[in-house]
Amino acid sequence: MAPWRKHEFTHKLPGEHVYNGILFFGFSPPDTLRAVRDFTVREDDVFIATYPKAGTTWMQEIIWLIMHDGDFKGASETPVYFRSPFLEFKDEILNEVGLELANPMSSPRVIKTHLPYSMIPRHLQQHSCKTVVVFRNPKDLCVSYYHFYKSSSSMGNFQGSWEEFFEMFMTGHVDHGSWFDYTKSWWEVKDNPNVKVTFYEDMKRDLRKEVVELCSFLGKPLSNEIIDDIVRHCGFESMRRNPMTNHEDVYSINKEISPLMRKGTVGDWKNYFTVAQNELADYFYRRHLGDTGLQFTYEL
Ligand code: PPS
Repeated sequence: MAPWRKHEFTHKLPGEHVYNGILFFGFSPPDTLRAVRDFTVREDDVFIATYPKAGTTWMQEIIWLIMHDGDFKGASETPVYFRSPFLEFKDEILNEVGLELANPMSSPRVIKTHLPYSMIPRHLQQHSCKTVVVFRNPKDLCVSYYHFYKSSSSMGNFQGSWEEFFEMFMTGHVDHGSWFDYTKSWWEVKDNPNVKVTFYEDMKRDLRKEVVELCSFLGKPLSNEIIDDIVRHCGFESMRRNPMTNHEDVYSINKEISPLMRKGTVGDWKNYFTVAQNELADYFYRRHLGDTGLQFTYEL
């Protein structure tokens, strides 16, 4: 065990397994991860690539609305996780099986994945459909993931301390593996014209600007009025109150412990990180991503 670590990791994710050297929860089983590689993409698909807790649901709602010309009625009738399938997810209780939802879905599909670049569908790596990557600074993301680990039975309702979770996150001992490896894998393809890298913090700073840029990247010119409506609809408070986006009916999330729409801010990490943890996080960042030129915003 590395000298800085104080905890043996005892927490087990339900059905956890290691695939391609990456830890996964049981809701991304090996057969699904294999099948994802053979998934056939369509020219007009849009993929949303995120590490968990980076602002995935936020981007799903925005892109679904852009691709469906601001169909707010449609968005009010079906939860976002059924409109925008999570490719490598398989939950028979919720009847949310990403591949089964995506395959028969009419175009344009908006598909979510938390997989690193090397594990996405082979066809997507060769195809010219669009992928929007959302990055979020790892400190806020780690805090968000900690709360999700505690509130979600799919994560095994983590009972350990913040300190232990911090160590798990830094070492990549969490569902979908190392944030550092994940981030590197997608940053390496940032110059592909079909990939657009966006940042949670930029969305917080100026959501309208981001929506306008997304419309242009996705080739969907929308009226100023629809863009304004999307920006309003996708504000944090609006999405928190909206049962179609806040995962209210998802059995695995205990909202009393923490709802999916928890805080939605930049800088919450300061309420959790000790000075030593902050220094360690910066050290890990320099070690893993220091030579990439990729920089994050940690406060607004
Ligand atoms: S998941 O389960 O991996 O798909 O989770 P994900 O959607 O990626 O991340 C959840 C965090 O995103 C925040 N969120 C938002 N922030 C600002 N504005 C809007 N509209 C918004 N929608 C979701 C959500 O609150 C979670 O972050 P934390 O920091 O926990 O609040």
